[in-house]
Amino acid sequence: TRKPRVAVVFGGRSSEHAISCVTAGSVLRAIVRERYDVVPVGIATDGRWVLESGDPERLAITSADALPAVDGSRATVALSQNSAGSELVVHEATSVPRTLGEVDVVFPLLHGPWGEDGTIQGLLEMAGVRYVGAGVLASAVGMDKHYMKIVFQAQGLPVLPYTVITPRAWETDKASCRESVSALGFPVFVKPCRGGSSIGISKVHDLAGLDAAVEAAREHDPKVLVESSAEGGREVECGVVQGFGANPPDVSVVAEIKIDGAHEFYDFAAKYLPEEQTELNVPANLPAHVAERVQTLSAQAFEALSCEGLARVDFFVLPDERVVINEINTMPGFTPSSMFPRMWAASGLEYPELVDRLIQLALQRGTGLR
Ligand code: G1L
Repeated sequence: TRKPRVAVVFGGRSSEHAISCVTAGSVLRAIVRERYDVVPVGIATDGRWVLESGDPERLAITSADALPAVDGSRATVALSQNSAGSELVVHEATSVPRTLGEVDVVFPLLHGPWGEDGTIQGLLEMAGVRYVGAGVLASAVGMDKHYMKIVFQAQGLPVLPYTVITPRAWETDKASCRESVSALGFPVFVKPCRGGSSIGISKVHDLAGLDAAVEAAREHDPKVLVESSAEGGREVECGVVQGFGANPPDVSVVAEIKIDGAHEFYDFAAKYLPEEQTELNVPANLPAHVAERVQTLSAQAFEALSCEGLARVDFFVLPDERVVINEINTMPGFTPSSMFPRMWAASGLEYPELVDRLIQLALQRGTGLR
């Protein structure tokens, strides 16, 4: 029998194109070629799917002004449906199309709209191809902070008080929007509902600051979430990986993000710029009962959204030791130095084993309703 063929899909029409490329480089380096046949598929910034170079080093970050990108001039590649699922077909300018063979698993490393919001997952469902990570619904809910709150609340999970400002409400009745926000009490965080990486988020200390913050968030998403600030809270995270067969999900050790003075919260710069690197404690220095509570809630959040594969769940531990869920991320940062892989390494699951487990989980699951 042939080796399972894994297509790593990365790049995309997103502001996180380069991060996706760097992540793909890490994943391509970690997949054991004796076990899997690997095909790197890049999505160029204009949306073209191309057969990328097999050299993961091309995708490494060398300097801040030379970010890696998919080479859109390479041969295009298409997922072509057949009775068995889908095959990858390469189209070169000068030759007849040639097949790379059946795809057994896609590893989708894409961020934001057209990537982690359930759209590529839907495409793969329709193509009958197995893929790593969350399905359509969990990806879409995980991308929308408004519906994420609704699902958590319905499951009885503790969340911070919030209100949603829809485009219509903001355009027709700012007064009642301001009223709902005031009812939360200040300070609050104002966030675009969809879109990750802390972009467009601001902290607002009084009503006078609200309009500018809402307008800033609306540049990224017309739907805005306003939520109470967990004043004095500690920001902690936990990794979840699906179990094999009927086994419950596994949870990692809990880690803490130490916010440095320059950042009011863990923002985009703090996450991605090495010189801004925030301090991370893995594992977090927490009383055992608090860490256990975080782990239990993480597994419950994973199941509340019917997640598959993996998720990172983020929390606040309040000064009175109450634990509230901030959000779930079905496509967490995924280089070896990102939180999720680091939490698993500290729990005894190293990066290559983690990558292998995710591929095996994808191979074991069906291609229809599950
Ligand atoms: F496929 C997985 F495993 F579900 C998966 C997919 C995407 C894990 C992590 C990610 N993360 C990313 O793609 C990104 C955060 C690097 C965005 Cl570009």
